[in-house]
Amino acid sequence: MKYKNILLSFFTIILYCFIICISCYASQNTANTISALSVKGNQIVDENGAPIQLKGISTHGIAWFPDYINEYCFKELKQKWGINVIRIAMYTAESGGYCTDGNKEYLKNLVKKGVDCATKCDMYVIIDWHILSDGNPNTYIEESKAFFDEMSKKYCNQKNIIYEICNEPNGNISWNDIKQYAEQIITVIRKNDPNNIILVGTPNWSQSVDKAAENRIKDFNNIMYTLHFYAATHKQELRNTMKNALEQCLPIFVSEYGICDASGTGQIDIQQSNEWIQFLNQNHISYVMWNISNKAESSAILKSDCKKTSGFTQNDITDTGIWLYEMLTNTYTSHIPDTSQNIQNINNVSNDLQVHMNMINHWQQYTKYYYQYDITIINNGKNKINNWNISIPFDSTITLINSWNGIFTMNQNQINIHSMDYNAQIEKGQSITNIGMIISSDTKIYQ
Ligand code: IDC
Repeated sequence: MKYKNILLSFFTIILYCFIICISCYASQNTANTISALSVKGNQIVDENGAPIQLKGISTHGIAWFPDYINEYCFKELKQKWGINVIRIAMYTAESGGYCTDGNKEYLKNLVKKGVDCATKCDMYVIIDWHILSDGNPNTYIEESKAFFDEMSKKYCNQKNIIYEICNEPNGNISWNDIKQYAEQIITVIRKNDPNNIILVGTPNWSQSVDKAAENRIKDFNNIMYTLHFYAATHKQELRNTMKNALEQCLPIFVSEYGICDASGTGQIDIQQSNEWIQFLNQNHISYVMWNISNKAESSAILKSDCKKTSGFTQNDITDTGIWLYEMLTNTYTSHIPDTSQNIQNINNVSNDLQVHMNMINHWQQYTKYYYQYDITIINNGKNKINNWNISIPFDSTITLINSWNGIFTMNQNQINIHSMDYNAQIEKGQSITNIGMIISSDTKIYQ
């Protein structure tokens, strides 16, 4: 009898373990929204064959602006700006370039960090071999083979990877030269990774998609050709070239564009930019904007005095950034209330406490706007923190609708949050997550 009971308990435990394993597995799978991509006709489709459009942003050269590769930044761009792809641009030849004087291991680790952050955020990620001053991709073909061999071995089991094998061929180089290069690199990648999409640059700084349409790469699946535009320079004529190529069923991916001129700075052209986006949307073409950095140039989405690498507010963003934000979130408006003080204030509560606040949802009901925030508090200090208190000022009049995992009080337009008993203590290096609130406002709030 005793043995029977022991045996019964043993089997019950085994059964519980089994159920727990199954539910962990199921929850892991449902959390992930990444679907394997493939190319059908001139379109990208998901696992169910439904057309899918990727919209995103490119880093600047990672050798120069490595700090934007962080999970908070990517998460914010995804949740607040609505992007689903990030491009990691690794220059091959400029100063600090991978094939010139750059530190290869350091740069590769940055690429890997970028892929990891994007993966954690459930985003697609483009690994960009950013040729530019080295106009002919064959110049560093051996380095490229070794690089893509390593990357495709490492990431062959991930569905969110896209390989871009030559950013912008330019100068005295024909499509045939590019094609020969591409076929060799694609062979290397396909040995390891049979499916993920590969983007191939086209002549004349990735504009001559017509040349690729005349003589496309055969024998491989899931290959796309890139077209790049800068709206203040490239207008209807380039759209016509693209339209013709699409009509010939060439799969095109706009892996880089700007709303300024081709130098990456100067005037921005909103009207042309809107025409481009309308054209791309009509054709379900994916597009990735150049660039997330605070470099003093008009293609950058952050102002040069913005030193943050996440937690951006209205005041941190350039005109290009505002256009991008409004275009992606479909909130074209001439004025977004300025809440620039907010994040700074909450970040400065104590030098040891870092606060990340992300708007993870927003909606409108009648004349009111609703915003849901997710807050994380990190103890960056040397000592344990025994309780915490943060305050978040808003520029407009807001109403607190709901809140959790903190004691929330309102003082005019400021929300104060005090720790609960169960989350008051933060060990050094640790963080408290899942603090949240929903507020409403009569005006739109950027933050
Ligand atoms: C530009 C950067 C600039 C940098 C330069 C390097 O914006 O800060 O000094 O590269 O030479 C491209 C390229 C992209 C360029 C961008 C703007 O792919 O690397 O970035 N551009 O000139 N093609 C068309 C424009």
